[in-house]
Amino acid sequence: MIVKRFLADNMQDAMRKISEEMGPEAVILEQKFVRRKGITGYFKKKQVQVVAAYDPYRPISQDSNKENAQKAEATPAHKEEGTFGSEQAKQLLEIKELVKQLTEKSRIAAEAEPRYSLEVQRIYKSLVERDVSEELAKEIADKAQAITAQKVLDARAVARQLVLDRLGEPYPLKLKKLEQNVLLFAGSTGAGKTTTVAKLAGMLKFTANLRVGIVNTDTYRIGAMEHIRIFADLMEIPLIMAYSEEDVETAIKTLADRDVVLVDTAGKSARDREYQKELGGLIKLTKASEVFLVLSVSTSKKSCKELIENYSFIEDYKLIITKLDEIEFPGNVLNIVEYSKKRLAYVTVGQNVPEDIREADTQKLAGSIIGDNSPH
Ligand SMILES: Nc1nc2c(ncn2[C@@H]2O[C@H](COP(=O)(O)OP(=O)(O)O)[C@@H](O)[C@H]2O)c(=O)[nH]1
Ligand SMILES: [Mg+2]
Repeated sequence: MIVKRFLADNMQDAMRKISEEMGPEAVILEQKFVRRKGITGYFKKKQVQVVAAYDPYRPISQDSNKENAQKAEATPAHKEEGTFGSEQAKQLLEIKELVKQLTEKSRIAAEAEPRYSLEVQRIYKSLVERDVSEELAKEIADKAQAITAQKVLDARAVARQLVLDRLGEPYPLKLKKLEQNVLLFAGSTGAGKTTTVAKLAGMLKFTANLRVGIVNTDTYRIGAMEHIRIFADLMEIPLIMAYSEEDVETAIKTLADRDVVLVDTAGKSARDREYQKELGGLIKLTKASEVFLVLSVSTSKKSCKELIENYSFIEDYKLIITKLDEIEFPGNVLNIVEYSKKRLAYVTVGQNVPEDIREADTQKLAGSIIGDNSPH
């Protein structure tokens, strides 16, 4: 907002000067009649002093152009000097209201399009290019801008820290000793549940030296059953097919000697109420100590949002993001964490069982979202 005082012989002249200097969008904040300076001023006519303002960032609209021109014309050229008529007082009030509106408008405009430094502009653009939602990228850029405006800091380092904060603390699996730990895997068809169950079962058996078992409740497709059977046989891990609720209960009991039991499920549409009931029932029945939502990183932002909403009936779950090897930059991981407000447990990075699974490394993820290191 630029504010300036104008002196003229009459209001018409003042309006002309203001219009020439500030353009048609200028508004009048105050007007009064003043004597000229010096002794001779007493013998001369009073001058009009007008305080006007304009917002250099406000786009010029056709309508307000016309409106202002009309207002300028309507301004009486010869007013009684020294006094403020009720018409003028009214005008002043109107003008003050206009200025208030203008200030509010420019505040909203500034919020919608913050004037980022070059470095923050680059960060914003790069986040969006790396698949972070525009909304989230803007929030991060806004914060990075605010912080770097206050303190001399490297904007990229600030943005990296902001991404890291948003990714949250990773959740490495915490197993209870002397207890059977049941882990249940949910997610849509093709997300990578079965492959992930096999990978994690292998990791727990071969790396953590735990006694592991698998229960498969996805008995709808023969192909899916053969899929998990091959992995279980190869890794010599006991596998039980459960065709009914009773089967599930029996399977969990049969695997009582195992430290960890991984339960694979079928992925139907989570919008389906029947499926929600089934899955909710399965979580209770198995007394699952952990539920994992398995989600492919290449799922579109919109589908991720919908999917997460549809799984919100599960009170608490952790995230496993699959197929990181299929994308260039993992910006979508940040969206998924943000939409779900859940913690990241594992990421998978290929089709090899059991090796292509990793504990979620948020430092590394933040680095590749900001662009400091490669995603794999
Ligand atoms: N590239 C890649 N493919 C994967 C990964 N995880 C699973 N897949 C593949 O995704 C497809 C579906 O996996 P599957 O485990 O059957 O999914 P489910 O329907 O959720 O059980 C299979 O072809 C898997 O090999 C991964 O991390 N990277
Ligand atoms: Mg499956």
